[in-house]
Amino acid sequence: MIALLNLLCDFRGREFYLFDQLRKNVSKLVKKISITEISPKSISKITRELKDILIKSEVAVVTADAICESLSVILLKTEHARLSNPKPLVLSALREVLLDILSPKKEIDILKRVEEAKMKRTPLIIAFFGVNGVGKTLSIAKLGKLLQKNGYSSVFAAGDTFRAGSIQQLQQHGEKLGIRVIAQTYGSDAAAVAFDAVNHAISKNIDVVLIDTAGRIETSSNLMAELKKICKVIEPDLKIFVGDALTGNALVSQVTLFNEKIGIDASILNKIDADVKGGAAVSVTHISSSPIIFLGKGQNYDDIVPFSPDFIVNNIIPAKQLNL
Ligand SMILES: Nc1nc2c(ncn2[C@@H]2O[C@H](COP(=O)(O)OP(=O)(O)O)[C@@H](O)[C@H]2O)c(=O)[nH]1
Ligand SMILES: [Mg+2]
Repeated sequence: MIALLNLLCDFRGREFYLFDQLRKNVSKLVKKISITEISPKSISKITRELKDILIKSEVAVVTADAICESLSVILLKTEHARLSNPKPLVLSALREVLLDILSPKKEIDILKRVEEAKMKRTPLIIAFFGVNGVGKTLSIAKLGKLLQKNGYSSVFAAGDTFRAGSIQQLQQHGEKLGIRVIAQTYGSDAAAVAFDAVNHAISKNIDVVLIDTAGRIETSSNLMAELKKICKVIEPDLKIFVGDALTGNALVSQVTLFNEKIGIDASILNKIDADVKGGAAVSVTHISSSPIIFLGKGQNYDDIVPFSPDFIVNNIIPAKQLNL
């Protein structure tokens, strides 16, 4: 099952991978490593080149440093005297390091949280935050469908009362999925819309409230005040940061800022289907202290996969590459 998740297929059924640039450059680097380079003296040459590759693929500098540092620790510990081919060794060491960097320190299981809230006869309240265009609204629709498939009901709150068309956009998703959308007019108080949605869920025994919010620019103090107010009025059980993998390094400052201003429990990283670099996917878990819970990999409702470190690592270093 995991193997199936890890490989994607194009329309002709051929397998292909995400993060083209990062994967190809890592593979090139490893292919040219010779036995003489696996010595304390020359390991630093490998990690220097690796750092360059990682940074070019928009892995954050602190994350690239952490990866290179751990890699050199592992390589220095290994006994190489009788090694004729160092390449599989370097690749499996790098896989180990990446898996460790990508493994969240705490995990969040949304379906488990929904079930726990249901037992307490209270809806689970989830609010989504992030700048415009990162896929907040579509993520809400995808999660609504995922919850449906697992037998849970949800209601959407049209809390982006700022951007033209945003309320209709959520309403269209709601209609297609058969999910109720609680909305007011543009310019109305987003916290009041969220409040209505929570009351609706309580009175109709709905399992989950999914709250959309406005994006604008993350530096807007008005926006942050609006988002803080939603949090104060509604006290969401989960505050989810939504990011766009194509944003690259800027994503790191976005997640840091949202975390500082409103406190983030978890992230969703979208558009990994279009990301040849892969840096954001590698950095976000390392940089923010909270886990990535889902990856968005397309524009259809089913294009959402639970985050797993293996999924990312297998796209950077495919298992079959270990037989170099
Ligand atoms: N390729 C791709 N496009 C996505 C993904 N998630 C969202 N989008 C597209 O990104 C655009 C903005 O999405 P939207 O949900 O409106 O973003 P919002 O402004 O944060 O609410 C839309 O055209 C979506 O279809 C994804 O995972 N992959
Ligand atoms: Mg939106």
